[in-house]
Amino acid sequence: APEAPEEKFSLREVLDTFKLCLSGDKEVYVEHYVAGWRGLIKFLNSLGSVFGFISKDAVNKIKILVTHLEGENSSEYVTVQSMVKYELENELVDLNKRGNHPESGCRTLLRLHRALRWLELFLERLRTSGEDGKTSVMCAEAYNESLSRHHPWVVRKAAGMAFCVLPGRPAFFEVMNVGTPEQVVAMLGDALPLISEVYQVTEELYAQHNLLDLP
Ligand code: 1PZ
Repeated sequence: APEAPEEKFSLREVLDTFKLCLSGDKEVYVEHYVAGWRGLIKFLNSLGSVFGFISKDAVNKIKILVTHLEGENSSEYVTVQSMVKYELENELVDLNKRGNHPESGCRTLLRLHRALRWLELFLERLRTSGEDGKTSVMCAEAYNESLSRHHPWVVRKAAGMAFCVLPGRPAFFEVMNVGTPEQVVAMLGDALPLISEVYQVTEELYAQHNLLDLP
């Protein structure tokens, strides 16, 4: 029998996931954060295998967080706030140099948190770009303003090469599968404040606890 046609994937649903991340009192749910990243990675994979080295690292990070989410202390990992409190109180984080806790929730989520800033900057450029905007340039600029400072030279080099093969703006919008360019721009306008808020809340929490430079 023919398989049921698979639901076509839309970036709208992915970005909507970030809506679910914040609780009423501004706590960030790890489960929805991870779900958001899963969707982004699916999208990244649909852009081609050159991005494999990026999605592989992100998938690893997600796996680590899922292990915490489903582990015996899962109740401590419901929100980023509870995770930070639990891991710090129980000395489960390597604070100054790499040590016994290379897979702490705190350091793992920090890597995705930094990438979320890249995403915010990139999507904002995409949203405000003109028809002939170059996605590779938008992507590189966003990267240079955020994530790149946390990456060694080789990674920056590889990332730069990957950006060059990003599809142009029309094809990129097409893959997002949101609708007309106007609809894409409107959707980005709705989604960006949410992503930005999730980023800000996490950033402030990490800053309060001096966790922004975890090794
Ligand atoms: C649409 C184009 C996608 C461009 C994505 C831009 C980000 C480039 C990031 C390149 C990272 C590649 C390899 C891994 C690096 C790791 O060393 C670091 C630090 O982790 P550590 O070594 O300390 O454990 N990992 C990261 O910085 C996490 C990067 C996650 C990137 C996810 C991008 C998802 C893109 C979604 C696209 C819509």
